[in-house]
Amino acid sequence: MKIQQEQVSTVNKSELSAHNDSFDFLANKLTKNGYNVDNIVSKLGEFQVAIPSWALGAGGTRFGRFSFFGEPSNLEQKIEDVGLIHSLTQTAGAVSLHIPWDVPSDYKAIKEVATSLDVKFDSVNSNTFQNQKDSKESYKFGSLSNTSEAVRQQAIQHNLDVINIGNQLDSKSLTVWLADGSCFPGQNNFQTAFQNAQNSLKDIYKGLPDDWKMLIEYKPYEPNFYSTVIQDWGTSFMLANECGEKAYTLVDLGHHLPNSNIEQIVSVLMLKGKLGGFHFNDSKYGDDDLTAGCIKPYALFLIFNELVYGMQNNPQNPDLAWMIDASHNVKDPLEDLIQSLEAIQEAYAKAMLVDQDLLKAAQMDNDVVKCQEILQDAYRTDVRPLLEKARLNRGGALNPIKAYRSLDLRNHLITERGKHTIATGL
Ligand code: RM4
Ligand code: MN
Ligand code: MN
Repeated sequence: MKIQQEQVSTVNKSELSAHNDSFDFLANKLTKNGYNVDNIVSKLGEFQVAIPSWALGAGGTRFGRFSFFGEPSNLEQKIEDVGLIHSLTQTAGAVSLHIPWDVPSDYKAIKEVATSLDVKFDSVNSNTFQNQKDSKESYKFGSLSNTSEAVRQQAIQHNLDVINIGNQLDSKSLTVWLADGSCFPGQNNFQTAFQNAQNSLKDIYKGLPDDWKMLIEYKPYEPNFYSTVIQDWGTSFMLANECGEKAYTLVDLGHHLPNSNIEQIVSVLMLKGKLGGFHFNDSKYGDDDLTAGCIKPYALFLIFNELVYGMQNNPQNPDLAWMIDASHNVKDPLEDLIQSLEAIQEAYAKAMLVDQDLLKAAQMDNDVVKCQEILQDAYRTDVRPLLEKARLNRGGALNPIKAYRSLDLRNHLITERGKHTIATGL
C-alpha cells in the first residue's frame, strides 16, 4: 500500500492556517534572537532515521506476544510500512535489516520497492543470538566468543554472509551485537571469552569492503545475567580500536545500567572519532525498548546536545547510522515509530537551539546558573512548528499520527493483508 501525495495534502488542509500562525510566531522570535531558521528547518528535513525491519510487527516479552492485525508478513510489506511512515514523517527514509529474519529472496525486486518509496538500506544486523534452522552448531554458550572453534567459525561466516547480503542492497555498514556472556560466576573465563570475541571480530573485519563500517554494539546484561562479553562502551571502543579504522562503537540508549551518563559517553566517543551508530529508544529499568523520549525526554535532549556539538566540532567522527531500536507490545507499531521519530526530531531541534558560543562563554566564566539557563531555555522552547515546517516542505504530514488515523491506514492494511498475519522478528 502506498499513500498518494494528494491524500497527505488533503489531510494537511485543515491544519495549515494554525501551523502558519504558530510557525510565523516562533520563526520571528528565533530570527530576532539571531537564529537561522531556514537552516534549522533544512537540517531537520535532512535528518533520516532508519526503521529496523523487526519493529514493524508486534514485539513480545518472554511471557507472550499479542499480535497486531495487518502485520507485514514479508520483507516487501515491511518496506512498504517503512514507506508509509516515511511519506507521513519524511524522516524515515531508511530500513535496517536483521539477518536472517529478513533475507531478500529477489534483490532486484526488493530494491525497486525500496527505491519507489524513497527508502534506502542502512546498516545490516547479524544475528548470532538465536540458533537458525539447519545450522550445525549451537549458540547456546555464545557465538563469536564461544570456547568451540567450530561455533566461532560458523558465527564469523554468518557475519560475512550478512556483509554479502548488505552489499547487494548498497548498505554500507554491519552492526554486530553479541548476546555472548555467562549466567553464572565461573561459567566463563573472562579473558578467554574477550580474546575469542576480539579475534573473531578481526576476522570479520578482514572481510569488510573498503567503504564499509563495522559497528560494535554493547549491552551490560540480558540475555546473559551475570556477565556480557561486550558489556560497555569502553569494551566496544577497545575492540573497535583493535579491529581498525573502519570499526566503531554503536550506542543503544537502552544498553546502559541505570543512571549512566550517556551524553558524556557520546561526547567522548565523538572526540575520539569512534561513534559510528546510534539506536534510539527509551527505558525505565533496562533494555525496555520503549518509544524514544517517552520517559526521559530531557536526557534525550542532553544527548542530542552532545551529538550536535560533535557533528559541528568533530570532523574526525564519521556520519552516524541512526536507527530506532524499539519494540511494541501494546501500541500499533507504526504509530509508535511515528511517535519515536517525532521525539527524536524534537530533541534534535531543541539541541540546535542551544547557543554554543554563549554556553562556552558561560562555562569559561564558571557561571553555572547561566549554563543551566542556556540549556533549559532551548529545552523549554516548543519547537513543533519547526518540525511541521520541515515535513511540509518535503511533502509530509503536519501531524503524522493524526494523518495516519484519519487516513485509516491500519484498517487498509488489515483489508489488504488480513488480520492474522505475523511479522518475523523478535
Ligand atoms: C538487542 C540489540 C540489537 C538488536 C536486537 C534485536 O538488544 O539492541 O541492536 O538487534 O536486540
Ligand atoms: Mn540495539
Ligand atoms: Mn537492545
